[in-house]
Amino acid sequence: MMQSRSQRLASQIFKFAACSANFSSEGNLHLYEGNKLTADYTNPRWIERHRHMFHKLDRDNNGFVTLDEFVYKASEEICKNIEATPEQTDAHTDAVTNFFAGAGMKFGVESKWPEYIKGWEVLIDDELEKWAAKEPTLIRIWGGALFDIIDKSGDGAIDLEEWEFYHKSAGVFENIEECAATFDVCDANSDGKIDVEEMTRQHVGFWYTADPVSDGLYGPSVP
Ligand SMILES: [Ca+2]
Ligand SMILES: [Ca+2]
Repeated sequence: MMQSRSQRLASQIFKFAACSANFSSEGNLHLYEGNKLTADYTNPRWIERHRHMFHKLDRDNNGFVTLDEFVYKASEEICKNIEATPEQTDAHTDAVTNFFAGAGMKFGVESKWPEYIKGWEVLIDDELEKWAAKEPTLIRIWGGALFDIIDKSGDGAIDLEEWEFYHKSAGVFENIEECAATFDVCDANSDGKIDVEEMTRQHVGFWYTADPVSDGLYGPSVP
């Protein structure tokens, strides 16, 4: 049966609305947000993962971490090594600062392990609520800033070469097999490239909810 002109128009408008409902203000698809995710803060794997990172981030090994140490690592070490532009570095520094501020950290204030891990719980509760409501999360904003730096070719996808350069710059590991393995974990839909949706989702799974499909995101040295 032939559709009338107004029916065709209505159908086109409906398709457009259905499409744009999935787009954020930046114009990116939000594939994974909107799901209600839960975190278990008694999960030993989740605790060990964060404890490992706490010790790694405690650069001077005095049993405390500070926001200053995190921002130094993110901006001075990683952004310099990966040759981020000053604008990219500023955006990344803001994102990291806001992220850890969400976990209760402040410049010049030392956090011991119990406060540090409690801060993560507060942060995650808030983030998972926003995630379920499709509101902007701090991890997504950080992911976007980092993605922009890693994606040297600017094609909106991270390939294995760009992923390796990032890992070398961040001092995670230089071993190509390990990079390929973590690439596969992050490439959730296995199409050979990482998009910002996948990167954010796998980091939510790794750091927030200890989702088994995110295991191995940081290679064999991080639990
Ligand atoms: Ca790219
Ligand atoms: Ca992919």
